[in-house]
Amino acid sequence: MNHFETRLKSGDNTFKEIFHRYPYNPILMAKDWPYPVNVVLNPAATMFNGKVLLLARVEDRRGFSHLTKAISDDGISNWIIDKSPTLSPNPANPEEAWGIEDPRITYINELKKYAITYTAYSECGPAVSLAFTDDFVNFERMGPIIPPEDKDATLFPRRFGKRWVLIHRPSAHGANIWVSCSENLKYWGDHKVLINSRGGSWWDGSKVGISTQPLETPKGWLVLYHGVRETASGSLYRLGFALLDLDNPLKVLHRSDEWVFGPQEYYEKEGDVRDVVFPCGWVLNPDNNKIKMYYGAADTCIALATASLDDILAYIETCPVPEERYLR
Ligand code: BMA
Repeated sequence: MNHFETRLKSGDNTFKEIFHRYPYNPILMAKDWPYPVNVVLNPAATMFNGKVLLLARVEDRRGFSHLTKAISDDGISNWIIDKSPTLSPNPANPEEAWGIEDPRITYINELKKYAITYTAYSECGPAVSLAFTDDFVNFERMGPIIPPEDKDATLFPRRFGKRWVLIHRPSAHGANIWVSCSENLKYWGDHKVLINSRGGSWWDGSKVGISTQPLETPKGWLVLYHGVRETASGSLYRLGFALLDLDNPLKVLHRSDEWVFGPQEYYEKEGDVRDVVFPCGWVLNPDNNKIKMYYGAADTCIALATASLDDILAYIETCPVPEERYLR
């Protein structure tokens, strides 16, 4: 019996919340920024020199985005924010003409570098671009690795056999999460659907896209993704989990039927875009197995929610095994 069926049977009408919002959310807003901006949102997150580093999407008053880092000892307060953009759209890269958005960071031990996958936006549509850094000051820009329309990309931190694996979200024919493989991080192939948008009245019926970088756990790769349902009042962005096989991340072991986090508080419901929670990064404290998830709220500010990895794994293991039709 899966989690949903167990709850139905027991008559338990509460969803046991897995994520707990930081009570003083939002943690970062436009007014905290050292230079004039419209909104700050959708940050990537990683540990860097023992501190939490966020690489936030920052939208200026033209509507164009760049990326700026904020560093904190505890991942909650006293953020030290760069005084000017950390990574700006490059005029030499025409695919970035309308800005760069929604980064995800993966530390690649083999390269001793952080890989940043982000959306490069231009009149040609959103594309997936890649940059490397080891200090978050200097960046090696690899340009677009997947052409439009594609976004919401993140890398696994190591190879499987000879191959790197990229999760991304092309937009055509239902917006599904795909995986692609590469031996050199440049040329990608063997594409296949990993997580489909379920259509109809499902909470993730219209679109899905990866949220945070995959997290290696003893039970499998933990994946947090966003699902969109179109409603009469607009798009509703919520989050669900999937667990992927440790040795073959192209295989989905479990997927949550229910969403696990959605817009609820005023800062998630009201803003430039209503009813959006949009995480792009999380960090795990291995001493207590607690996760800090950072998310853009209503496309306006940055908020924090925490969860116990043990609770997440206990939950996801009760979730159904998805249909095989999308798996090879
Ligand atoms: C998605 C992306 C995100 C944004 C979300 C809600 O398509 O553009 O950056 O947070 O829409 O507007």
